Amino acid sequence: MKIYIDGKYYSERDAKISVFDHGLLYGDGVFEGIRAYNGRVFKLKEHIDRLFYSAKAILLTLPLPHARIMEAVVETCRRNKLRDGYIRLVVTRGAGTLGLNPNRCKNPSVIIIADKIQLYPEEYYRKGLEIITVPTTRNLHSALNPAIKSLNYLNNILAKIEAANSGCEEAIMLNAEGFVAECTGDNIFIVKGNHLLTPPLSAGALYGITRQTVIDLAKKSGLAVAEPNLTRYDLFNADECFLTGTGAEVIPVVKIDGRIIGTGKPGPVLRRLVEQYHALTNSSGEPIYE
Ligand code: PXG
Repeated sequence: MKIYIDGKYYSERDAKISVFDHGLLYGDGVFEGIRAYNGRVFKLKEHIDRLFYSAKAILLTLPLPHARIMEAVVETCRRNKLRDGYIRLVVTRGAGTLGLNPNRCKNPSVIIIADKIQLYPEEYYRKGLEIITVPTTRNLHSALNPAIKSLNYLNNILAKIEAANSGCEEAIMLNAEGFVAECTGDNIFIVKGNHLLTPPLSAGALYGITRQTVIDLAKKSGLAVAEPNLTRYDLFNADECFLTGTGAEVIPVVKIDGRIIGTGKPGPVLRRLVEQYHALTNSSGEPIYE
């Protein structure tokens, strides 16, 4: 495997960064998780846009312009002969001194890893997930804004541990007001009648790229899409529920906090959206080899 670090490619063994990097010392940095399908990088521009927005929010100036980062992602895929896989793009504050001060970090580091990922076992895509609500809430906008895809994921990791401790693969995170925000690495949707509903970004959801793709597909196929505040009650009484994310793709949920959702089986709206999603992932994106 060839890993990109600051313009050079290293073998897995030699791909190293400083122990003084503030990405490691403080979680000071931002990242993206991107997928490649069928020799193309899916929604690359959208991911790099979001990377720049995250960086801007934490006053981190990226060392390369938008177009050069896109090129580096594609080139890393090419050098790894990747056609289908997962790309982790990380930008750290860079090596500094002990102490929080980010101004001591002179050069941010850009790291690109092109590999594989499977977030959930295959059977859950057929049967659906059972998930639970966990005590750890999503970060406040006034603390660490949940729209920032920062290297500090402890909030979500704690929620993930709480789910695992209860024998579940995934956790629903509420916001401080008790409204549904999202899961630990996925956005959440419900179907109610002819409506597709997902929490608004203001409820603490990440501006998910898969979320937006699914909203666009749903609108095209005539579903009414809305983004109201949702409570657990709304989830329990939904006809269908599913999660979306680059890693997870589109995955059904059939049980929440012990309540069976709809028929307890992946529903027709989900099945159609999964089909449309994969038609799109296989036919669009930034070409790696042309
Ligand atoms: N919410 C959170 C908190 C996320 O981290 C999503 C929603 C979905 O967003 P996208 O843009 O991917 O549709 C994410 C994305 C991993 C992994 O390594 C996590 C994500 C994506 C890819 C891999 O667990 N999270």
